Amino acid sequence: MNEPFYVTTPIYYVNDVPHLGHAYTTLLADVLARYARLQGRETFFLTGSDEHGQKVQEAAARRGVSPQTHADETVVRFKEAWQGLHIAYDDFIRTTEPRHVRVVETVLQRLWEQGDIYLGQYEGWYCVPDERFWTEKDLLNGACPDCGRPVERIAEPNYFFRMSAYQEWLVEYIQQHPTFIRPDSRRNQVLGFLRQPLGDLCISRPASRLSWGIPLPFDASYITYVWFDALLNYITAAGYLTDAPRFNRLWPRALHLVGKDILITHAVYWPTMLQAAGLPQPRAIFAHGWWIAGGAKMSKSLGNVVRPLALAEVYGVDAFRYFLMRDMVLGRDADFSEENLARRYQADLAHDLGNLLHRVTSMTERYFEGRVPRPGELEARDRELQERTLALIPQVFDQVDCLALNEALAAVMDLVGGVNGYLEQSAPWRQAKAGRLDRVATSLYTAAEALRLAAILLSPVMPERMAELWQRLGWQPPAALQDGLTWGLLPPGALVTIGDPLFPSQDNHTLSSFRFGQRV
Ligand code: ME8
Repeated sequence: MNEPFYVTTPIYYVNDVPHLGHAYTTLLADVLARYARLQGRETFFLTGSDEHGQKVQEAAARRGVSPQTHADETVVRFKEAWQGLHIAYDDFIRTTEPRHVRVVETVLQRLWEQGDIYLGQYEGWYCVPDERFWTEKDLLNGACPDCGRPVERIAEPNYFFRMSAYQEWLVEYIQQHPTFIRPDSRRNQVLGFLRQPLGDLCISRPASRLSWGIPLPFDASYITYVWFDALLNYITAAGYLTDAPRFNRLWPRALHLVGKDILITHAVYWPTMLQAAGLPQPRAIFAHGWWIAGGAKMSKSLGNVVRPLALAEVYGVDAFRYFLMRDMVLGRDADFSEENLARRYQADLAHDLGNLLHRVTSMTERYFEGRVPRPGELEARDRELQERTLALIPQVFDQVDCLALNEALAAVMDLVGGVNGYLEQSAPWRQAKAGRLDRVATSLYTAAEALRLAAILLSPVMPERMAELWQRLGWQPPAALQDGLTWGLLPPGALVTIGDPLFPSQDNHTLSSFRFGQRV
């Protein structure tokens, strides 16, 4: 369990404005990284930006600035969005950084020298917005099968990576490593794709047409194809060429989170590139589904994007994070609706969790002058709650490990509901009337401990609100949060705070002014 944890997101096209889809993958990585840290594992969370290629070159030209200046200016949008969503990445890689350019050049040179790259004739279709080459049979109604936009016919000499030479190896590797591509539906999709002969991969563009990119080290009149460049970011940041011990430790543990739109590039191009370069494979590639809005995949060109920061402003960053993690069954598509977000907010956060905290702190105020009471002897009902809470800890980590985050969160919220039920049954108010203050103390302490531990399990998703919750309960978390995962750490005598609701009720809240179809 204490193996290092290395998680990556796709590096997003720097030109785009971050929307809910980008935010989702990045939040997922953030949450997984926080769970790994909570287990005391060495954790490395990487995100970044994909900055080369025709789209950036064209956008810069339209603005009359250099592509580098354009990228420098637009990358800020991603960094700001991640900061606003409390995303704590360990590294943000930009493909224009010298550390990355050096890795791309080194790998290209190696493949060239060993004969895995050759000069051939490229003839086919190219989708400029997606920066993807397509064969005739890939096209859908004559357009890009991915985004539906028109493709350009291209015929020119170009360099190719001998990807076909690795097809057999790849099929065998996927068969022997059942968790390499996840979930199973995506694994089957890739195996299906590999039943057709795999062509070689065109990895260059003539510099005369595309100058914004990394020149091939063995022929500067060509620029590296943006996908070949971009995929290598994952090894650059792990320390390939700069820190061998770290690279050897982290790289084989890598988990790539991607959307299903870029499954083939990650599950076919990338493993064959690594194999050719004599490098180990990452641990797993996980392709999640799409957030759909108004019946279609959210994307800027369709104009149905959801602005994550606008929603976070209305509901609070943590509630927004909770909703996204709670409502997508990993691997499937999820329909985004603000009504669902509002409903979850009200039921799970304002009602169950917020009310529980309020009950515990206000009864502590009423019966013990606001100080955490010392518990007495535990009775069967108290012990049951204690045992249930402690059993949940390994269960949640297992569920997170299987990327079943929605189930993990459902289980913690179930416990929160259980603590509410426990208070109903223990009825400290009745015990107080009967003068049994020792029982009141035990019930309140037991409920508070269960809530404190539930909050630790929720803290990777809602770091800020859960820190506030502990403070209200009178608990100061230790420097290493995992040390807080045992029973009985609430110090009797500590002062609780009632304060404003942790999640203010949104009962009268009219849905925020955000609308689908609004362009950002
Ligand atoms: O493809 N639902 O970058 P990109 C869920 N630069 N996730 C979504 C989504 C949606 N509606 N829309 C986007 C690229 N995403 C390349 C990657 S990696 C070496 C190079 C997320 O800016 C999802 O993770 O188009 C998807 O795979 C990614 O954004 C695509 O980001």
